Amino acid sequence: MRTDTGQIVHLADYRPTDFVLERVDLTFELDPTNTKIEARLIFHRREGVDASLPLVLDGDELKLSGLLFDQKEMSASQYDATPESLTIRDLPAESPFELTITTYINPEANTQLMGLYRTNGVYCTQCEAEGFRRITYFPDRPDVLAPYTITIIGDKAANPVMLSNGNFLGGAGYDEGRSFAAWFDPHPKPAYLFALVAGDLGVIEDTFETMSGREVALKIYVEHGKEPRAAYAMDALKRSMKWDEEHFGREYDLNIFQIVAVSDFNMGAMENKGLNVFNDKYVLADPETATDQDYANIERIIAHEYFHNWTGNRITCRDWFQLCLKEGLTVYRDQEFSSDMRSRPVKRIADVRHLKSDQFPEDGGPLAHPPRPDSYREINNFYTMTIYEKGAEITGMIATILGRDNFRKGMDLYFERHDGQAVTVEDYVKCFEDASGRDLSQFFRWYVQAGTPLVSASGAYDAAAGTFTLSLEQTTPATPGQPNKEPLHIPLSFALILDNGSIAEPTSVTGGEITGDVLHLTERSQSFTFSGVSSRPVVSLNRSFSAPVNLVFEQSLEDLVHIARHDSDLFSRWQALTDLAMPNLAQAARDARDGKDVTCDPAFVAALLECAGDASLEPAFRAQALNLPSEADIARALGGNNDPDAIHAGRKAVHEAIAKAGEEVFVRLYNEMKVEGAYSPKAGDAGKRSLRGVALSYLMYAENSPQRAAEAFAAADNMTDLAQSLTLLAHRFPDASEATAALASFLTRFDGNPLVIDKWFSIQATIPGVDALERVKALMENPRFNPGNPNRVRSLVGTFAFGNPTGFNRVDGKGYDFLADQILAIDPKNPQLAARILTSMRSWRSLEPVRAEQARLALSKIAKAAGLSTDVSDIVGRMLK
Ligand code: 0A1
Ligand code: ZN
Repeated sequence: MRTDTGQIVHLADYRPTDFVLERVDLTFELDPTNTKIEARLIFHRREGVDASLPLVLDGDELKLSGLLFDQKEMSASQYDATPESLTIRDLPAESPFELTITTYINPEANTQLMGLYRTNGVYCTQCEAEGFRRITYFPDRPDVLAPYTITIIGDKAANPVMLSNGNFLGGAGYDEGRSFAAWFDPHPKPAYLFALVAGDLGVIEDTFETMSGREVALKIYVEHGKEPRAAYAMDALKRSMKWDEEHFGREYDLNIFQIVAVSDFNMGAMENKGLNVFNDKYVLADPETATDQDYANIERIIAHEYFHNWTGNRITCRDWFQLCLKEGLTVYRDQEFSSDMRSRPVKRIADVRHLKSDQFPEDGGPLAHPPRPDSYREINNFYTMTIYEKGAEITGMIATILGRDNFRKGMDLYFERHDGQAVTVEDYVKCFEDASGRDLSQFFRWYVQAGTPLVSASGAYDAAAGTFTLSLEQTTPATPGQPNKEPLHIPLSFALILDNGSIAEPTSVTGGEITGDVLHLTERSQSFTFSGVSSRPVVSLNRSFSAPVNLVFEQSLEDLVHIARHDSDLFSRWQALTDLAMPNLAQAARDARDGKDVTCDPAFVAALLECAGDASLEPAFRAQALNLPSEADIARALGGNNDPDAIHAGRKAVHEAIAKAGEEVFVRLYNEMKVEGAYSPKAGDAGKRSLRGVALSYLMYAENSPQRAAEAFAAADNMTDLAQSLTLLAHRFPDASEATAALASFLTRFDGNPLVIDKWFSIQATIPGVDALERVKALMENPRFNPGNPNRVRSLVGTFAFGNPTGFNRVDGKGYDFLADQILAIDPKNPQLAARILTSMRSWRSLEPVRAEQARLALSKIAKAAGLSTDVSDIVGRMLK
């Protein structure tokens, strides 16, 4: 494990390498505890580089076993090897030379899951961001691109499957007990995209014919016996390949595309060239074991990794500061794909909810950083919501500002201009400027300024003049290291809705630029005046969430109800309902804290129930509307001094009020939304199931009994209904015999399927209330819990810390204390996992003082521990700053 050195990497220090890598030739002799790697690397000194400069290669916990220069042994005086680097002197001024580096590593002992490791007897690699240096000494940075030839030699019986990037060259029996396989990847790539997988795996196969008529072999490898559960992933892959051709003109570029599902993986999946490695959670699905949400995630992540082939692999990042160049863009692309496969407005609502609940708190807390940071201590800690989700929003805003055609032209230019290169965010944005002729220099600030902008709006109608004035003001709060912010170019999609629901078409506008239905806010404050407006309009602003900002717009109840009823933008209808809900939820939290009765505005309840019962609206949309803002959302809206118990109690009371008023509607929905026939993961049926599930949750408030959920549990014929009813039972009536019986029967039925048992862990880890901690501790003793497996740890410890506000934020601080102990226990084995789970405490300063102090103590305990990894030390240090 890399322990903290306190070293900071700065973007300003970037310079190209002194040596150019021409070719990479790797031979792996696999052994579970002693794998030999022979790396033959051909370099030449970059033109103009001082001939006295040595070549410095990166390593991480490596030991050099052999070093040849042009096939001849090097003398010890010519190099220095440490576990972290290999420095070689006396190299030629101009001519290319070959280095042969031999290292031995122990995959079995690799618990960090970075570099080459073993998972359930399978060899597997993870090299992004800096894992390749754990395999061999190498210039391990994304701007060093080369073609790779890979030879894998291994025990024949144990490794019938031996895979790497690129096209298969050949392979066969090698000697009696061993076999070999050789792969060649002609596309120059950085080391973070290298992959090797070997072991005994099952496979499903298919083919795809590309737009130019080439046939590509598609293979998905899974553990034996799980093949049928990979069928949906295969289907999603083929749809992704087709979609990228149709929407971005991108064709696949090798003869073969392979996916491997493994059970130990730190993240969701990895886009290694031609050989994507997946957390099996995002590959395996069947109706009995996967929920609608699991299916949607599989579709999205399969697409995401596939889309990286062009946005990330063919065009990669110059350095890790540019991470959002590939991640933000690829998330934008997978969101577009899912919108096309499913319902666009519902997908947008879900994405915005995710952004607000996970990225906004990051941007508003101690871990805030710009989408393109200018320094880091540990790059692993920058695979964040800001890089991914805010990064995607930024590309979305470029599309909004440029319009569809110019956006596509800019993307085409990007692919044409930068194919095969490692580039910067500046290079990317320049393509859009060049393709559209639009100046994006002010817009660029989105990449370098952290924090969620606040936009305040107010409107004034002048009946006599027939004008409407919309006044806007923007500020971006200070964030760590950035006290002052410049105004941003904020594209706000808008509509002026008239009494009859139609959209006003003003004759002219002054005060700023408007293109189509997009208003360009570029100053700190700006007033737009519209002429030819015949009656007072209701403003629908930031439609479809065209910009990731916090909008403060004091709109009357009537205006919000008008938007909720009439806006042609479904996203805005949902937003209006949320804006109606939030003051009720916030007031309810205050009332609960003060021991007062909670009341709920009848106009809000009526608007919500009207939406719920509106059969012209798709069920998935209605389910989103009925799913009230989460406890974390309410905490954010309250802004500080938060008491999670009061927020929980207030939200529960609001639910009860809605449930009582709408019991009839919910009974009707519960009956009408029942899906008949065989299970299909398609969006239509999934939407019905989700609306039925929300109706059930309200009915449980109205009826105050576990009965209906117990019946739903007994009747469920798919995992979505099963997990939904089990969650409701366990969360609402944890002590009822119906809940205990259902939890027990679920366990018996799915014992032996760890991914389903993860659901069983998560459901129990999120049961609200003070008992949760003891429950989680007891579950950690369960033999099905494996502290070495990231999915298990996330489903129990992670879900508790991230998803159980009342249980985790116990006023006695025991939840934080428990987390501190867990972090310290996980860190030595898997620092990445520890650091990520620790970010669950990022909003600790917005808690009320007693809890905040307890949280601070727990964080200090972590900070003071000896031998922390760079990962954890970096996060805890920033959180306490
Ligand atoms: N590039 C992957 C995410 C990823 C990042 C780091 C990893 O290991 C530390 C693994 C995967 C993606 O965006 O899907
Ligand atoms: Zn990605």
